[in-house]
Amino acid sequence: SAQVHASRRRKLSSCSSFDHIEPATSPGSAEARVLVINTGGTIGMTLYDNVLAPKPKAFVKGLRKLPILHDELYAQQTCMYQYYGDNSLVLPKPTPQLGIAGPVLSGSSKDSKRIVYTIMEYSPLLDSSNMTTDDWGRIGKDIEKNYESYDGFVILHGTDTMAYTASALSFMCENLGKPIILTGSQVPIYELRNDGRDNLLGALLIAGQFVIPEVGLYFHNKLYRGNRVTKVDTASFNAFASPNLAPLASAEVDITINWDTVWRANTTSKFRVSTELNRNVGLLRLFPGITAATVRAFLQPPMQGVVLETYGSGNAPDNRKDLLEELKKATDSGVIIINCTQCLRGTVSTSYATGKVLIDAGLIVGGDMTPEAALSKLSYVLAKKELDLDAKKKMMSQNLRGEMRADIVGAKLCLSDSRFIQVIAKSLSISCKEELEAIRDALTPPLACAAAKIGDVEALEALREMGSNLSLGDYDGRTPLHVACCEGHFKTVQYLLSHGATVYAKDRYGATPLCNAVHFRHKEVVRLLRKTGAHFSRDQLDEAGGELCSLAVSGDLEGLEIWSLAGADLNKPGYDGQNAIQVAQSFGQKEVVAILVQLMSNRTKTVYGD
Ligand code: ASN
Repeated sequence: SAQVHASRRRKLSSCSSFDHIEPATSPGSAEARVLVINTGGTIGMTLYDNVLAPKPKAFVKGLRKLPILHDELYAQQTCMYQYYGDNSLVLPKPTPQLGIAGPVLSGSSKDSKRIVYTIMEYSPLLDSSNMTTDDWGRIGKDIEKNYESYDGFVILHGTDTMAYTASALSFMCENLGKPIILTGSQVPIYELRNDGRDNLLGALLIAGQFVIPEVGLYFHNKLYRGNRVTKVDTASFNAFASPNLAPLASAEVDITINWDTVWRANTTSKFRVSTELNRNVGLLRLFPGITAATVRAFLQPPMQGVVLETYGSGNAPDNRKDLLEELKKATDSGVIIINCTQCLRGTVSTSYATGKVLIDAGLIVGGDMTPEAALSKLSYVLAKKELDLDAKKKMMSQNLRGEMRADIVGAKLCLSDSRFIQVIAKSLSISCKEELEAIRDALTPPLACAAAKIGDVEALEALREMGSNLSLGDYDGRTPLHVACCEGHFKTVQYLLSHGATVYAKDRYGATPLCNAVHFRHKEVVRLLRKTGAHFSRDQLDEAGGELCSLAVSGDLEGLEIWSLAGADLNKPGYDGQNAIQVAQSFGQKEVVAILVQLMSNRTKTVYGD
């Protein structure tokens, strides 16, 4: 694999003989990798006896024949199959003039990368009506297993229950730092007129080019937050709606990302997938005349969590003592009941007497959550064995992944409160909100990078309060986190990570904050980044062999230690096939040999936990 890799690198960087291949500094910066998990759904179905059903093992072959979804020439010339496997495909290169709108943000780039994607096909392929919580778990586990090898994930899924899977995955994926995008289609991709090609292409482009650390759902030119959608149309290409939240992105002439809406895990914890889900949950829709016996039967053990779909802004009959008593009995015995509205849009409030009776019966206000989101959240929260009932109830009323509108605690400092921006706006004779915001967005990256350079957390906080996004990169895609990592400002790094900065940001040279911290040898920062889930890419890991050997030759113990801390494989051979230990031995660097042996045994201990 090292040889294939080296020859692939040469092909990618010395493109003089293939004039259609873009000059690349390294495969790492010229390509993005996306894992596509094909679970089934109409997108890959064909007609059998006049009904649609999934067609196994046909998808990759089908895509290879579609020039908008695969560039065979590029694949051949760059030895792509040898390196990434037979199920890999690569998108053609887009025309550079048709760039991507909006400010350059971490991980996004106008230098349109090639998107190499690998298809993992499930067996059996499922119509999404057959999906269960076990299938959600399988998807989650596969993402977790492959998390470090890809820049983003696309899940192909039937539309019927896609909103449930998207909601469930949004909760199961804890501390998510990379995009996971569900998509599918209303008409199979093999048909002449179909929506599958556009949906797959849009999902791949977004997953490969933008660090949107959310579980999203891409359909009909829009990326939605996964736990905000619901299927609203059986036959339109515009099958989904997100009634209470504007789309995260729209793909029109340009792909425009609504960065202010993007939800971020403000954490220094690593990504993990929680596959424990409680199945004793249910949805109950109120209707005029519903009997107490129906409600009682529904709330019987083993039921532990129910989403009650109520009228309007969360109302139920306040003259039906029998019904209310059944609800109260259930909540008293520990069943968690969430009040969600039957309306497509809007939120549950407590403005009517008919709503207050439900609070008295022990129901939890579900705000503007969709029933799909509320149900999967219940299933996720109820499975948390370490929490008691009160903690679970509290968690249900908190906003965990952007699934409900957060309470606005203390209004944010308004843009117009900022003296600095005001002065600039005045001198440019600007007054409207959009223009002010454009100036703020243009000024934020250099200001935030300057604050990060000197470790000024207060200045960063002031910028954030102005509504600035601290993940924005400068003209070279360098984010404040890159800069703080170069300088080794531990507290600043911690602050940025807790306020939405992503460890997966790449500058235009492909460098991540981890690369910077390693280069400038800030051990504690490297430790913190690793704890948060930062990792070298596969290409960087392959290249580390050479670096380790030269550190070994020069007896650079500190350098070796920091590379090991950053996750480099100390056994990786350099360009002549020898690894760092062998090189150190032949150069008589005894101390280096000793430290390498020690580092490797430490690593084994942490991996196997002895
Ligand atoms: N029945 C299909 C499914 O959900 C519908 C679709 O994908 N359009 O798998």
